Amino acid sequence: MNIGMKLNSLLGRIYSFLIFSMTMNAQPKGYLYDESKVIPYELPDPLVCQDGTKVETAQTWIEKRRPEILKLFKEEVYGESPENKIPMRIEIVEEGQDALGGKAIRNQVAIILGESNRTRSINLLLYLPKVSNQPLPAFLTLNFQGNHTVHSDPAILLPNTWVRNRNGIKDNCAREIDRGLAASRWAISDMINRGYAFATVYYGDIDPDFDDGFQNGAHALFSQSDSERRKPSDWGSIAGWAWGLSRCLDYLEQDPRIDGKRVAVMGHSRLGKTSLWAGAIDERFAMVISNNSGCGGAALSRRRFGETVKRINTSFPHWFCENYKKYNDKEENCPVDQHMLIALTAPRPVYIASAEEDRWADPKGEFLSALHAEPVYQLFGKSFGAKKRPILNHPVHGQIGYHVRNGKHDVTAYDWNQYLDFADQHLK
Ligand code: GTR
Repeated sequence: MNIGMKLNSLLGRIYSFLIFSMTMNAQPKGYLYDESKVIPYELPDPLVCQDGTKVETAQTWIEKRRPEILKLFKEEVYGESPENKIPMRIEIVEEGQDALGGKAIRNQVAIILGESNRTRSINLLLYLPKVSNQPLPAFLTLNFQGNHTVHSDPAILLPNTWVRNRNGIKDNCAREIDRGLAASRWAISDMINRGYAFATVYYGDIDPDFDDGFQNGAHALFSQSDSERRKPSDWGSIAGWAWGLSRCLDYLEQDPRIDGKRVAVMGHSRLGKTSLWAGAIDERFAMVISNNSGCGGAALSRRRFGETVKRINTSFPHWFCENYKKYNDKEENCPVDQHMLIALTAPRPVYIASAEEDRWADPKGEFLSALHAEPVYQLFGKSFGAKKRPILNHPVHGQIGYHVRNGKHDVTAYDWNQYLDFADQHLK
């Protein structure tokens, strides 16, 4: 490596560290955090079709309004994912019969997508409780830093792609020292004890989380010739990760130990945005859980509280489709807002979780989205159960679940206790 290249790589590392530390936990300055300053806004009505028809039955919702809203989200927000199937091959890479102190079976499965010189391997880590002969309900999740960070289990394989290390710096290889780093975010033992399988994939296996012009990852499996430019409604990275979750579900459906009809998709933060989108485009997901997903996830964009559309499109130009940038500082022009994303899960159970100190993600806006999605659930005779914002640490578990816990932007044991109770209610 010459000096220029070394300098470039060093600057790249410093830049990614700065972006990471500025955005992971912080409440950046210069944004709105004062509820009294929220400018009144009007939300698009999920129950009024584009031609003015009022949706009064579940059937009209399913046949007319839902497809309309889904199309708008595809064209204007997350982008359209390819619908053509690509070849998929499964390799069981590793199996442990006595994992987690003997109470679980561990599998590491490579889901190999694509063909010839265009392939991608998604490495799924799976723990199954030993207790049952019946197909199990499961939680499917994406993780931020590699499967080896979700538990200290020494048998978990390290990813062989880029990762973010414990300082948030983008690194070309995963490191042993980071094993178990994010274990506090994953209540794996509790899931196993309560009879759920746990499946996780490192999101970088599916698609990189940096602006690479969509040259690597999921998009590259489909890309056309170089001369064909991307369209403004083509899929961004969130849609890429969501597409990968569907491929994981393809695998889980084939695994006789799992009940493919009882798989909950869960994600935190940008991966909470992803789980909501995955649940919207793939109705096979039986339950959707969004943990602190904020802007572009559960939070209403029109409130402009904390992170805004312009800010997210600037910091992360690759997350959404190009069209979404039209709504930078013009949220009111967008034909959808995020309550309609939650409504796309109806009538399936959906859980929205907020953290009190995570003002960047607008906890109140996350709650309001759930509330304004409820009329769609009511078409199916289902309800939320909250009329106003519940107080701290008082979860509401209707067909829509919600809580705001004390503390920061994170996933905690408290969050998982709620998700497990909610899953017991709906998936058992
Ligand atoms: C932040 C971003 C949020 C949230 C978060 C995360 O930087 O502004 O939208 O997604 O990252 O994923 O941790």
